Amino acid sequence: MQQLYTVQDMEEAIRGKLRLNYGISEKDVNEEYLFKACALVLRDMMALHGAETMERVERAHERRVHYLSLEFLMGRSLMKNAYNLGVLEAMNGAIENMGFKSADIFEMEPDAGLGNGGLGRLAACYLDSMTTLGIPATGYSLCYELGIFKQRIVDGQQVELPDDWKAVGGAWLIAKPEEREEVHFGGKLREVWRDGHLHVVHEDYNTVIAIPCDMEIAGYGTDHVNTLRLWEARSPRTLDMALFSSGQYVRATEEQTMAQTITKILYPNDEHMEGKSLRLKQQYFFVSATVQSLVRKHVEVYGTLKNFHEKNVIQINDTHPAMVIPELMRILMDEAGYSWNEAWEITRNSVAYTNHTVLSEALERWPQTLIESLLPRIWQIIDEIGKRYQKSVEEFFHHNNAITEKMAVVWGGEVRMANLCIAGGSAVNGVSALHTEILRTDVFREACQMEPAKFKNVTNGIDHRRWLAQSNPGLHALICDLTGGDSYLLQPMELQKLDQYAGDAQVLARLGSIKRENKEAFARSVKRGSGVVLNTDGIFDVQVKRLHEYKRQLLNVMQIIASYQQLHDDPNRDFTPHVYLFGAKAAPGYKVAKDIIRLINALARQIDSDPLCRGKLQVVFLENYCVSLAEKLMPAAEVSQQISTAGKEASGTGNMKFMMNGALTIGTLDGANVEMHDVLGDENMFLFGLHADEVADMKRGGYDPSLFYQRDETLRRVVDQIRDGFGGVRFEELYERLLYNRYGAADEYMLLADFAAYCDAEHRMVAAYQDAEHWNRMSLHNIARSGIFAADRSVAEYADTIWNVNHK
Ligand code: 26Q
Repeated sequence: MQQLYTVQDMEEAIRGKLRLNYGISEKDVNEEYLFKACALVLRDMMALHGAETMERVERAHERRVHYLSLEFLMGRSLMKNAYNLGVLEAMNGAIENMGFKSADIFEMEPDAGLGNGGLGRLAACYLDSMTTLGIPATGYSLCYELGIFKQRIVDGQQVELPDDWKAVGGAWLIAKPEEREEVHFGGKLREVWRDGHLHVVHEDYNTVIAIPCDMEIAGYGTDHVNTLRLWEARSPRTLDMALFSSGQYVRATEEQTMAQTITKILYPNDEHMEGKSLRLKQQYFFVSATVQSLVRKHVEVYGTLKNFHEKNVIQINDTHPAMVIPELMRILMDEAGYSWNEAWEITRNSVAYTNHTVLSEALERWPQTLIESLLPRIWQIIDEIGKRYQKSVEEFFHHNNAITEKMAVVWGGEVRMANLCIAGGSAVNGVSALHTEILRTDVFREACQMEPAKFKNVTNGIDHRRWLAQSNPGLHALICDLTGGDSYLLQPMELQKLDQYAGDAQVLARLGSIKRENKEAFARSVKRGSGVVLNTDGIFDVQVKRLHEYKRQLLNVMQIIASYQQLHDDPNRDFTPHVYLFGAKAAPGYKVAKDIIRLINALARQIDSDPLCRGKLQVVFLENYCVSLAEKLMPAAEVSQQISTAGKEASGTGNMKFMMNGALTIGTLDGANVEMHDVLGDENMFLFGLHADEVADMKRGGYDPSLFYQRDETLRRVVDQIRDGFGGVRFEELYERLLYNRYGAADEYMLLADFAAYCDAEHRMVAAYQDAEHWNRMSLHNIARSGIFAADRSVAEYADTIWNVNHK
């Protein structure tokens, strides 16, 4: 593919947008308008390619992938799209010609933060890879007015601010009101006999209109363009007026307000299911609009739904879109007239489900009564699915009551979405080898015994073009020099070639200086943003991810406190300068997580004000961790903290971003860390701690954290210090959770059991850091072997083993 765009062409196109779309004359151009004008130019290019792609796919009658996710954490798009379209240089030149700095224009763009963390970012990386691999795919989600909240730290505590991303970020969206769909809530069911069949008629429902706002997605080195379709909820104005004039004022306004709130805000909790009715409305609104839209398009091309499953596959990102199953059944039966068995065959063969968590509090369970009143027809269908599935389970397991209960779709007045997805889909996959093993042998053990072929693994991956080539241009340049070009961009396994340079002192030194420059660039950016001055002579030791107890940010804090105490015990001992960087958002209602943020900030302040620590020890909490901050941070990181309790982190994807940028991992054998270890060996990462099976065994045997507390004096001092806090702020609740916890298991995530091993890993890491050449060699191996964690590989596996579609 060749884009013949010169700087002049680009400048002309941008000026055209400024004049025609915004009525802006030369002297009134500012950065915001310039950003939007650039976005519009690229949007046009993509829309053109998108239409061509569509025609091609329709002519070839290819099977299409529909990736359904309540989250797409897209981040910024201007640089990404210009890069993928091959016009980045032309655009940079045009911007400079117009008297602006392109870096400033990129900084204008707000992150499209339509996701919480890993699951949402994964969807975004996969869209890039699906497009680059030429797979006909559409992403579907909601067009939240407010994305993930902006985090401020005030007096050491998290404060949430609304994220109004659309005012500027909306420049990428093309609203298509002609393609709107109607979604129905509430109402009553009536059964009627027609043509010798029993039909279900849904009446007296509330209507919400779904308007698609499309964001085009350009692939790298291809003309293929896919679409991310974001649904916006609107009230049906004209229908409202009818209700209004018939005297049903209250109902009319009810519809109005309900409609508008559905896509108002992204739920900010991850790894924790909140059973709010608005969330259920979001999920059904999303699913119903999407299924109707893709059924409509299928019928336009084929004139029938008989072959729907042959031409479409619906991948659901966790159980959040699980209602696609009953919704597709409903449309096939109630609208297209298929029998249950015919509809079931089509539905089952169209849907595949990815599981992202084994935490029981994150598994979705919805009250039957809520579904029944909000979605009466969907409830009927779910109930029927449950009954039929239960029959097959009882037959297979000879009426084992415990198994019947565990595998039930409906039980004790609740609908279990994971079991619904297992029953109603053709594939279930975990997101790392270990995670899939836990699904097969524990969480979904019996379902897997019944249908073993259904259960698959696809280890997660990341968009290496965004997370390496674009965010770390210095490293990209080195890779190009050493591998003889940029072919790794489409063949990520070519990174392996770097391994040959493990003995090349010059290459290792260059790698070291790239990291040094990236640290300095990051430090400048932090200084600009917050005034904080980072000590670039220290090890950049980073833990960035959502704040959750299982991810064990608190364990990291405990090690830092131990180190701080040692420094006080012996101020003259050798001390390698160390900068601990944290970034994490806590779900607004998650008190413990917010306390941990407060603790990190209190510790950071204490250390900052302690002259003994100057130039030696620094702790910094980076406000508002988000995609665009991660892009600046990853290239500067030297140590990657991946220290979750083994068995709890499904995969992790931050771990892969760090590895690809040459940071060394301190981690447990959890999630994809296991597969990192497979390629790196003990000698290129710092493993520690209990293994997943040991965690399970220890829990069964009655884990008692106080034994560790009594035995280990260093640990005892640390835990006591948490209780006493810093600067007058005490953390008794955290202390109690570690030792006694009145509410559940004490130290549920086994920080005390892993503490000593963790400290030892940190010491091994610091010792290794003393030998710069050795360190850089390990770093080189990490980069060289990270190709397997490219999303292109993951997506190709989905295409081959689950979707059955062709790809490059
Ligand atoms: C569910 C119901 C109601 C409200 C919210 C939710 C909800 C929202 C988001 C539940 C879970 C999530 C997010 C989960 C998530 O991000 N999981 C991560 O997925 C990554 C991609 O596979 C993995 O790498 C991480 O290990 C996993 O934690």
